[in-house]
Amino acid sequence: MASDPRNVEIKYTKLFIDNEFVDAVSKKTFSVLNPSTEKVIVEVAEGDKADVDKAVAAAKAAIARGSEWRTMDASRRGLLINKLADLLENNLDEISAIETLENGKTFEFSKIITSLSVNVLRYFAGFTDKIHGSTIPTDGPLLTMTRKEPVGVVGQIIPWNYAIMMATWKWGPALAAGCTIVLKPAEQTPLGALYLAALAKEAGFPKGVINVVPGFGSTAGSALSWHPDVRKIAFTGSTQVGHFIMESAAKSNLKKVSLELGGKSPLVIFDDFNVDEAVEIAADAIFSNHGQNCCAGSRTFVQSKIYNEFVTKAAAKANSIKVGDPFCPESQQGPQVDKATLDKILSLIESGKKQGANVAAGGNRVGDVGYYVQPTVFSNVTDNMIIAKEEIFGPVQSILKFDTLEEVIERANSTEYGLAAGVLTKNIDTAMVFAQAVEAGSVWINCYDEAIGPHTPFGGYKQSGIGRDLGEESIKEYLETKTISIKL
Ligand code: TAP
Repeated sequence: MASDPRNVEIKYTKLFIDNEFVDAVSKKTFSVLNPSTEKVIVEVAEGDKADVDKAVAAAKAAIARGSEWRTMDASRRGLLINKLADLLENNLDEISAIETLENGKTFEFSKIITSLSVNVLRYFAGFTDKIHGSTIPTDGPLLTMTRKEPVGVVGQIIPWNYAIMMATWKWGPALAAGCTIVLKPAEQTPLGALYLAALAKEAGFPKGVINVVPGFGSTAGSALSWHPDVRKIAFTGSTQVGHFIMESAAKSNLKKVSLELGGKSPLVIFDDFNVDEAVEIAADAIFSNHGQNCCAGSRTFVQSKIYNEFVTKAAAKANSIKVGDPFCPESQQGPQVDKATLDKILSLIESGKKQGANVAAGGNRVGDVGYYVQPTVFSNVTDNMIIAKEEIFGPVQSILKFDTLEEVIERANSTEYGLAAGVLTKNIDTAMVFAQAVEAGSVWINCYDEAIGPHTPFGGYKQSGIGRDLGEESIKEYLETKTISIKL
């Protein structure tokens, strides 16, 4: 890699279909921008319906009866996934530089996330030869067994906030189950996924097993979710698009659907918890990855007795966060991903000001080049304000006041989202009552956003999603169960 990671060479800019990098059928391209400089990094081939059709056909042939992938020993599938993990690890700096270039997260954070992605692939590699059915005692002189089989061609549509990690979250279980894949990365961040595709070819995956079609959601994404030969769609993104995915699955071929969607997650801080420690945990919960986390702790509920002290310290903490060039080692927060996201965050900040919340820190754009936002803290936030209800997906902390456990459980749950929640208290009874009552797929006690690893199922209640990524549960999303009975 170039000595300055900013100058990382971009080698892969075409669609990856059937183990080849190819132009789009239309020959169209689109620009990928650097959110830090607002300059074009490179032009990338723009996939559309015709390209999705080609990719799905390749993926279908790759899983056909008698194909190399279909007949491959399960343990060998595991070796291939492990090889991909090794290659990702060997190229960690280069792929992390690409993630920072196109997404804007700090280079140091990109490296952490990429190494977590290596772990994800290794976890699923270990599963390939441990997927099996059972024998079932049935009435009559019968022997009954179940067999686990891959669902077939899967379409995977992912967002930009963790481009590499989202790809590995989706590829790991799909490949472990023996499915073949057509991935549509987000339009802002196709480069990391294309690099990963090149590594998959080098690892030795047969042609057609993994295909990557960059393009836009309304064209390439939609073509994938409507495709009659795609048997499952795995989607991560906004709740709004999640509704479109369900609709297209229902109206096309009843393909299976798993959805990881948005959130407005509560972090509840009781007055028996050390305030300084709580401020640190709450800041990480919301400001990590510039607030572009689906499970961000974006509603900070603080008990009355410590509310004022907490707000003062939370504001000081936000003011201390260094915002700047994501390649600079001192930077703790880079730019938001694009102009539309920047504008949406700034307009939500304005709505907070207009509705009477108090700006305790930040509240503005930083500079006029690059999509930088000041880490922002609002106090005196009430449940009916837009900033307390809508997902901001930016570095904006909303601090709300509460008095009792029963009250905060009800308020935490009064949202259509249900992705994650956290509670900070020294009272185990309080913590467990909250953890059991809160409607959320992940709950952290005395920490936040920790232990999201390959082993732990991750996903949402209510309109935060359907199904789970990660853990053994995620593999089930890619399997059919066949029941075979033998008359004895
Ligand atoms: P979306 O706008 O939903 O985009 C996600 C992906 O869907 C992109 O690849 C997008 O393509 C594609 N897409 C857009 N419209 C589509 C359509 N009509 N049919 C098929 N695909 C379509 O979300 P985003 O703004 O990129 O990401 C932020 C959202 O994702 C937040 O709400 C966040 O909470 C959520 N998120 C959730 C999780 C989990 S695990 N629950 C994780 C990360 C993010 P384009 O690239 O062209 O837009």
